[in-house]
Amino acid sequence: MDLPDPLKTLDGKKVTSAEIWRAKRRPEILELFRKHVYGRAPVGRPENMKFKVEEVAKDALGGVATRKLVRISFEGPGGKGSMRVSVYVSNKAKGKPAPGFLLISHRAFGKVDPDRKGANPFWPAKAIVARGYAAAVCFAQDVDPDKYDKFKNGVHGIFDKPDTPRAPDAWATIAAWAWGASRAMDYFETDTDIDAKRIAVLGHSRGGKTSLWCGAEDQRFAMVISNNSGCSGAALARRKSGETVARINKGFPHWFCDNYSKFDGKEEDMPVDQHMLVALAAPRPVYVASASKDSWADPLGEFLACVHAEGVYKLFGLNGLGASEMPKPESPLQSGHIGYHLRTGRHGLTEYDWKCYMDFADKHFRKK
Ligand code: GTR
Repeated sequence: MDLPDPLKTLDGKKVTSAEIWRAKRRPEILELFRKHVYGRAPVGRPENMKFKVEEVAKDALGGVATRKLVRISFEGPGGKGSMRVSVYVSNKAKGKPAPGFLLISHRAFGKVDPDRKGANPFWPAKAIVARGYAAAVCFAQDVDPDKYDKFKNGVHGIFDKPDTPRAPDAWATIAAWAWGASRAMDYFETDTDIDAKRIAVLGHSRGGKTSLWCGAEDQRFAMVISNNSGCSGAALARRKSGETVARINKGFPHWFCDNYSKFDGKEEDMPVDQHMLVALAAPRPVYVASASKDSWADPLGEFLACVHAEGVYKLFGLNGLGASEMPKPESPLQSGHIGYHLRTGRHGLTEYDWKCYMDFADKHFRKK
């Protein structure tokens, strides 16, 4: 498999230092992903954005945490919208800002609400808080619905120029969700219970594709985690194993920009591959996880993307993954700045996955 080299610029020069990576190659790769895969967001932080803490429960999670329900509202030429973020912080924190996790949830609000709906391995807020982290979740579908609606609803309808044809690299739904997670970061920067400089952005599956893209674009996130993200997430497209570019564009035409479908069945023509998306996290720690029965997401392709991202970390004098062979299940690789594990079982975000992410965060966020 012939992969594009993250360490060679478009004009064919070798990237020999972290400075050249930052100044030239990183922007080039970001631009390639914008143009050909996820599309370009027309707006960053909207000027008129507002945060409103709509609810504070001091006895959340059986009394151990305070939960804030925050509404982030924004307005554009096409109307108004808002996104909810639910944040749990430990009642033991006593005003000390906590590092934390932001889960990009594509599940409905009511399904990710441990106080009202009970505990759930997808969102183990209580375990996260018990480990000393703030546990925040934002709701992707508040930002943009997960269906092909010709980009009429959600933030596309709000921020795209009205009555103007969409460009082939206009943002699609994954870019919109990533944009939403960045707005949650804008909020964290104002919340004194949260240490916004130590936040890991995390998502599962379509959310994992989103967390990688969000972390690539928004370097305020100190760690990037993708759980079972598969095709157009962490898995190398050129392997064409499991879900392919053609399959994903057919099944989910709203996730990517129009240009992406040029690569249906032609993965080898792509100017990028997904190891370069993983590498865009550098020098921040990044973590990719697979599940043994999740062949649709191509676990080996997810692992190999980490292997091939390693050179970029080395430029920074950091250890990357430190392995070239796929580890056995339940044998996480966490010694460097790229983490990886294979979990036994099916596609899903489980307690085991979360335990690994918290172990990895302990290593990087709690360094003396
Ligand atoms: C599947 C899709 C995958 C993955 C998954 C999910 O149907 O083919 O790319 O994102 O959905 O999000 O659970």
